[in-house]
Amino acid sequence: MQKLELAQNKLMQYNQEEILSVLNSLDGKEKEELIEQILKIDFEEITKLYENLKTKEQSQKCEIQPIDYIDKDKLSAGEKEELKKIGLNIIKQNKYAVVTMAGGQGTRLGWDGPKGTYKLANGKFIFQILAEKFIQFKDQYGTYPYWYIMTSEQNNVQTVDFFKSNNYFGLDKEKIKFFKQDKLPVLTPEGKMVIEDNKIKTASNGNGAVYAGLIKEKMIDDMRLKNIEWLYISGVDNIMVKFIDPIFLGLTVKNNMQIASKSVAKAYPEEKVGVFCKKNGKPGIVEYIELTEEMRNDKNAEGNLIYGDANIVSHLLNVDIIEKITSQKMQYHLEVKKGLYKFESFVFDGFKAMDNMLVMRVKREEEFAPIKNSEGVDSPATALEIYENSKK
Ligand code: UD2
Repeated sequence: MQKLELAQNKLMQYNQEEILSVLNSLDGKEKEELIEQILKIDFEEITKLYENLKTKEQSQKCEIQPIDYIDKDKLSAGEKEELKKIGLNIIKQNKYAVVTMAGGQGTRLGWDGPKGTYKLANGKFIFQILAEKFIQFKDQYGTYPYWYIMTSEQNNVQTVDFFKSNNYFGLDKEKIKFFKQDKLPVLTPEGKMVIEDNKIKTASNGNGAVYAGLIKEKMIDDMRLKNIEWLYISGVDNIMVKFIDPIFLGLTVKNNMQIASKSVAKAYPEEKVGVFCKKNGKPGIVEYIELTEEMRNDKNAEGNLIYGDANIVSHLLNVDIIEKITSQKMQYHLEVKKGLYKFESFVFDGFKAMDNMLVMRVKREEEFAPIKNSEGVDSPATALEIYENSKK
């Protein structure tokens, strides 16, 4: 059967009439490209995600409990020294890599390029500040980890070109690898796909795509070849991220954990951060958009928030469990953006693949200065202030 007929049948089967009429109105290259795109889209998956919304299957109630954490600040100097040795030993053997998730759209920042290309008032780009952390580690220890950067369909070319034109900020370009995450069509509230520039409009499918992306783009194969055992997966938008952290690695290894994550004490109940917890007995995070009023404000006898450990998107995973995570279905969360339905998976939903995880609470002023909004909280100005203060 002709590709055109296959594409037309798919559109009819999934009631995407508007796309069908556009397809039939096109010719030449534009028609070919739309046919190719239609044949690549998993209509079954996106339709199921939409149908699930109706059955509310996704938000099936789960039992939520607090999860323990280790406060880094309470470790003795001797303990820190011992843990640092364990971690440094692994990092210096190049068995450790950094994965930066940079496929988000950064809409709230109002910057139309990739977020890492945003230049702060001190004249430095976000990617430049991250790159300098590798240089600092190299100056101290003579080596530095591989850097894997996840981009999206929309920002991949711009991101790769940005590193090239900035000469990789002095890093060895062989030690930086880019890989693209997957994407999904956006839908109208009625479940219809949207045409934009004669293509079906798609969007990044959430940072939970990092697992499948690492596998599909052969990054895990690359890591196996390099004997990399540990991945520090973090976001692009936290300029205080400490993604080369021997003490954290040492603590994780010493506690025989395969997943660990860093938290900071939540600043106030309404803070827009996910909070660590156990869901049906498994480690996880409840995202801020899904926190109930009760969970947000629940306090213990001492008056501290019961769910007071905020997620700072700093996750340490043993490579062995990436496949284990992808062997389980990723949960999708609905986000309504500009009146359209966007389906996103969250990186921390993968944690339920393990029975337990280590949460290490760190100091906010040392490791968390997110850049989310153009002004106000979590803005370039607030992040830069924390960053400059840390240098004093
Ligand atoms: C993230 C955390 C949230 C909270 C907050 C703290 C997730 C899902 N949520 O919220 O719990 O603690 O940060 O700052 O992690 N990204 C991609 N691809 C995508 C979507 C996002 O790479 O498709 C990256 C994005 O570039 C950023 C990170 O994931 O580096 C988190 O961004 P976000 O906008 O998804 O999550 P946010 O900031 O609302």
